[in-house]
Amino acid sequence: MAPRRAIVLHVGFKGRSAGDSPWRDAQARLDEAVGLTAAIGLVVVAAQIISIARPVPATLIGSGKFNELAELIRRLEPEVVVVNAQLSPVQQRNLERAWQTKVLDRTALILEIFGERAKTREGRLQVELAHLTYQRSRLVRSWTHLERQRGGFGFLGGPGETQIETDRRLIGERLAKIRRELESVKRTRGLHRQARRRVPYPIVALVGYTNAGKSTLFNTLTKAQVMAENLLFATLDPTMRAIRLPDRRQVILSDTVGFISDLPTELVAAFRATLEEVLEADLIVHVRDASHQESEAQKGDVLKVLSDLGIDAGGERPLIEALNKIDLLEPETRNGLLTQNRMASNGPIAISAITGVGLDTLLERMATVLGKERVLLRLELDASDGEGLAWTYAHSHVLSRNDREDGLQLEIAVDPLELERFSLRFRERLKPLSEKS
Ligand SMILES: Nc1nc2c(ncn2[C@@H]2O[C@H](COP(=O)(O)OP(=O)(O)OP(=O)(O)O)[C@@H](O)[C@H]2O)c(=O)[nH]1
Ligand SMILES: [Mg+2]
Repeated sequence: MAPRRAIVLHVGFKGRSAGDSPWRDAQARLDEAVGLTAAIGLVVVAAQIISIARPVPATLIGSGKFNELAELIRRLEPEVVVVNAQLSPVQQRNLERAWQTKVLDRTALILEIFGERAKTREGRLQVELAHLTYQRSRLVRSWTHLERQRGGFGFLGGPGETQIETDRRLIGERLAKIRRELESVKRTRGLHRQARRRVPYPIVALVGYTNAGKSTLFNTLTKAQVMAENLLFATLDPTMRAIRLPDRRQVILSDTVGFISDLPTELVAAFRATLEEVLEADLIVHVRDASHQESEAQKGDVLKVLSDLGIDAGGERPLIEALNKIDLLEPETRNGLLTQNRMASNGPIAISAITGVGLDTLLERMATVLGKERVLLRLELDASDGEGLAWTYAHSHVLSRNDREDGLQLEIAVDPLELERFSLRFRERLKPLSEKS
């Protein structure tokens, strides 16, 4: 299938941007929209900033600019025009008609991305819920009175209002069904977590603003270590891979969906659900684009989302900050940062996921941070397994012991380096201490 072409428009309001350079701010937003568009496999053939003084109710954009764009669209014939703004259903319909092309506003674009990225069942349901709610609002309000009298035309094609009512009802039923499924998924979520935790390796989650380079870093780190055991994770979930740290410790690296500013409220729940795996991470690596002019603002956005998720990043939950893309910085700045890598034992680590510089320091820091933590586990042994019991005493710190008729229950603290041996030896008998057996 030929790649689909897209034109991306960022609509900004004149004189309303924050900061002393509103144009640069708009440029950053346009760049972001271009990146998001490319992320769903569209080829961006043109990108423009449209400055408007005030929104026009019917089309958002004033007629002069509107006609100019119509000309551009006729010439380039894109399949999709992305308008980086919130469009009312009427505006979207009018633009689609006038330009004879599909129009996605910012909400619809982000929905598309979430749809592709949601991995957990809960995540997928949340995204579908948001999608249908969005679709339903379009369905109802975009149908103007006049069109209804004429019998209507456009997407629905059916006999006027009756068709809309039917579609509304179908969507309503589907929404109710999804809500019920969500309820049941949430009830069983605890069980899923327990199952995933049966692999008792620490989980390291890469989080960060969209386009910061998480997936590139994920690929560089995992490609350097091709191991047979990776296959298991690759088939279960392409964004989770086992890697080894310099101290031979095995961890599971998890790539996650990027954060986006100004998330439309109807998408917030869907977004959080796609970040579910971060809740379980033992270590969070915050990947930042150090070359981005809004790097600090992005950092603020990311930390806010983490705290909204109830994660005490950098406090209770260990956090490493990775300053990525330093290959794009001035040599002087870059060298300064790299010197800090060598000198400081905490603080941010400068890296380039593309050139690979700094990655050794990053991996070492991961090992140090995780090494501080002992893993608490619950172990069940048969009363007759004296050998297992002796081995456990030799290789861990036994916190408590409960001799029962049906066997022994131990609570133990294990050095992360010993985890692999423990899990190979005891498998299902071993559980994280935080969970009920
Ligand atoms: N120059 C340079 N470019 C990089 C580096 N790391 C990533 N990139 C580029 O940045 C862009 C985004 O990288 P991704 O890895 O897709 O970013 P991401 O954080 O996974 O983005 P989302 O999945 O959208 O949240 C790509 O074009 C990468 O090639 C780096 O260290 N240096
Ligand atoms: Mg990515």
